Amino acid sequence: STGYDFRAIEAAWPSFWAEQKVYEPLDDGSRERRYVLDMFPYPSGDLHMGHAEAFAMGDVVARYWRQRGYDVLHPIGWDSFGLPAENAAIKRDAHPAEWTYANIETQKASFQRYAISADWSREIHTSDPEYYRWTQWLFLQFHAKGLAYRKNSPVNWCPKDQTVLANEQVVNGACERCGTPVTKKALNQWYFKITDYADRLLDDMAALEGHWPERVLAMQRNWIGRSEGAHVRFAIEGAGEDGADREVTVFTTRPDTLHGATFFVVAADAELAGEIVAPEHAEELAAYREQVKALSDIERQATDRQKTGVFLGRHAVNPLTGEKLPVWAADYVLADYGTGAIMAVPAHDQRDLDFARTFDLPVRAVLDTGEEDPAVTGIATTGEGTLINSGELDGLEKAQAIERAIGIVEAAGTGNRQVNFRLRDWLLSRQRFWGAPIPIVHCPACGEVPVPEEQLPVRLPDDLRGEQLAPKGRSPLAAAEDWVNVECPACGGPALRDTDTMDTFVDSSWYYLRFASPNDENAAFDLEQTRKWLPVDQYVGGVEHAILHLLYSRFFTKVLFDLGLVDFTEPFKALLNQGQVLNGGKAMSKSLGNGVDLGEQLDEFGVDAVRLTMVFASPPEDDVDWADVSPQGSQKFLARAWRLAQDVTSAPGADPASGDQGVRRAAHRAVDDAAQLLDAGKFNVVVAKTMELVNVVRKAIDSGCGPADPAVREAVEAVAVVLSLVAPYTAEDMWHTLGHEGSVVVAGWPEVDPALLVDDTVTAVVQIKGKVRDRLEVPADIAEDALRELALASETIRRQLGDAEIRKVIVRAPKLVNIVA
Ligand code: ANZ
Ligand code: ZN
Repeated sequence: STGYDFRAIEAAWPSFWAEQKVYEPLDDGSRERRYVLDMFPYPSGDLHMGHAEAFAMGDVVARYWRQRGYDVLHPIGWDSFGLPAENAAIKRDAHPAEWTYANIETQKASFQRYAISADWSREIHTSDPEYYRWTQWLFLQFHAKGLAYRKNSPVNWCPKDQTVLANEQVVNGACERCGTPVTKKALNQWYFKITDYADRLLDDMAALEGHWPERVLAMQRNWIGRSEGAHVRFAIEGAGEDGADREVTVFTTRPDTLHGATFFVVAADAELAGEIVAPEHAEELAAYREQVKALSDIERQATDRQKTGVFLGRHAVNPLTGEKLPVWAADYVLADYGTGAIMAVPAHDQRDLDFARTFDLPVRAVLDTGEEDPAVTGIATTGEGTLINSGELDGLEKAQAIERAIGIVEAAGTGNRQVNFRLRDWLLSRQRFWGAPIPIVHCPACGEVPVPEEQLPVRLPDDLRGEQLAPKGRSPLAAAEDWVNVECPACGGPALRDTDTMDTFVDSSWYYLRFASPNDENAAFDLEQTRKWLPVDQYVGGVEHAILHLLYSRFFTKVLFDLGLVDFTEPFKALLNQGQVLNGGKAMSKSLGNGVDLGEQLDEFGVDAVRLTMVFASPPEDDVDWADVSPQGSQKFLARAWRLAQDVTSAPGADPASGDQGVRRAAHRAVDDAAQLLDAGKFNVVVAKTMELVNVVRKAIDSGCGPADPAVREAVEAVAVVLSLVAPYTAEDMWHTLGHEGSVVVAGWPEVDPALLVDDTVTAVVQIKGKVRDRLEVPADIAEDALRELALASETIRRQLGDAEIRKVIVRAPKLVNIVA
């Protein structure tokens, strides 16, 4: 036989797979359905090592479930709107679609070469009008429910990309995409009311526990940030109209510390600060606000920064004690959290203590925690303890005191119990071109008018290109006059289209639903089809989406559930975060010069060897360091496995039961282990087990039972099926070499004989009336019933017994059976 030639093998099978449509679900109800989904790619260039890793993992699951007999949906599509396309178009004087769809061609070819077992007949592109029509339609459903609304407020602004950003897109104070420090800008923007779903987003996580990585759940919980506490109202003396008092509410998680409040702080950038400042302090506040503007929220809250602030010339009256507290404006209090105002309790809050020490404000402990005096140490005491200096709260434990204090302010009408969330509404409008236009018309007479459903999609103009798309602080669409000026759908008068486009995270918040009925022209998705396929059984993607995409998708699903459009509330039952591919212990990057080109690896070692290396290197969720792995080694192993099939000489269908028991046992054990390891997500160990099996079979062929033994065939077939999850080309080639006509993709998982899994066997003696007539190899832990049955089923025994009547069978498992006939 000739040697293992991966290039020839890679050329041989793709057309066969396409003809057999092995990756398309049957969708006939004959099998239980499973849905495996990889987070769909952004077509930024060609496939890279990161894709290779992620998609190899998702493909193991899809291929495994197919072998197990499930009807598997494993679709793929493109997250094809977005900034990189627009920036490329500006640079090249092109339309973003040109760059996008050219990239898709390239990447698709690479995905197909990489043999991802995806159903390409369901391919979707979020930038196709057939898709974004439904993104717009969904926006309108949200709008009709009051879940999409516009408001003017300070928003995150990326000065480089010249567009607003959602809070989720600001990472450590910088633009998630380009790293430019984010500033604030007051703008009228569109929001989704995700805050209405904060409680459900939290509560429904219970069902994901154990199926999603714990750190992703923790990140979401933290992002949603539920805090229990109280609203307490303080009167700011003379800050109201005509010198009256003005009531200002604070949010506190520690109403028990009300007696310890020694000053009052409002966020410097909150409108409130400007409204309550005494006239003689207004100038100072204005100057301070200029200073604050330049800072990110992260900087503002950094604990190691010197505290800054200005006195506003006012006093707030503590509703519990009547005490007058000086009112300050500071940057460590954020305008858009809670009420933007706090009561400061320096003894028990470190930020307040730092501020008090900077400005020489009093510190009064109200909880005896046994720790040292914070006024002396500069360290706030935050532990458990007993209330002191707190009037009627004295002597209570912290938790009791919190309850009592809430009771007191509620009874006095100066406060109430309050749950607060860190989560903000999702800012979804973008001042960029390459996205789904917001389907709203602004009419001077009618106001905000939804574009009627039958007029969807609101298509992007196709004549804007190059420089015309350059960021100008307003949407490039505003310059397309023909496009902007429309008749009002309500009154027919002159009106203007909304010129913003939607955040591309809107597109990806529902794409997994579209795959169930990708070509539906009458609906975003077909309820019946989503019933059949969804929720997604296994979702695979990077941890960088722990909050953004995953939180938004969960929110969308809940809204769609409330709208009666789907009948489940969580989109992804299980989530796998694959690790990263590193090189030399570091993430691959241009600046480090440690990038590895996937195409070159595939050319040199072959697709299967690269895939096998990805899977073998580590558990799926761990990083792979390409400097530590050996695609050569993988290739050698694949050649070894492939040669086994070449060597087998028994015919297909030969009965393995008559073959070598040692080989059989090794094969059945390996298949059984593989199944358990796959179910547990330990794909790398499956490869290791397959390597062991290959060694056993090699030995058997060369110096054991030989290539004609049917147990050898059985074992090599098992190798092919297990390998088909990781190395589809090699496995398919082996399968056909072994004489099969169909595809190994749907060969079916080898059936495991439990009797062959037991390593410890003993020889049981079968006697008839005390005389030894047969010996059986049986598992050491065989049950009496099973041993009795085996003995009575033995050919030898049946022959000896003839038609003699069996009077009694005495069984002493595992060693003896005595038949009295
Ligand atoms: C008095 C107090 C005493 C507080 C004490 C804490 C400890 P979480 O848990 O994050 O919800 N706070 C409220 N609004 C704020 C804002 N806009 N910017 C900065 N800080 C703000 O935190 C709630 C606590 O953070 C609140 O409870 C408030 O300080 C502060 F011993 O009130 B606390
Ligand atoms: Zn109108």
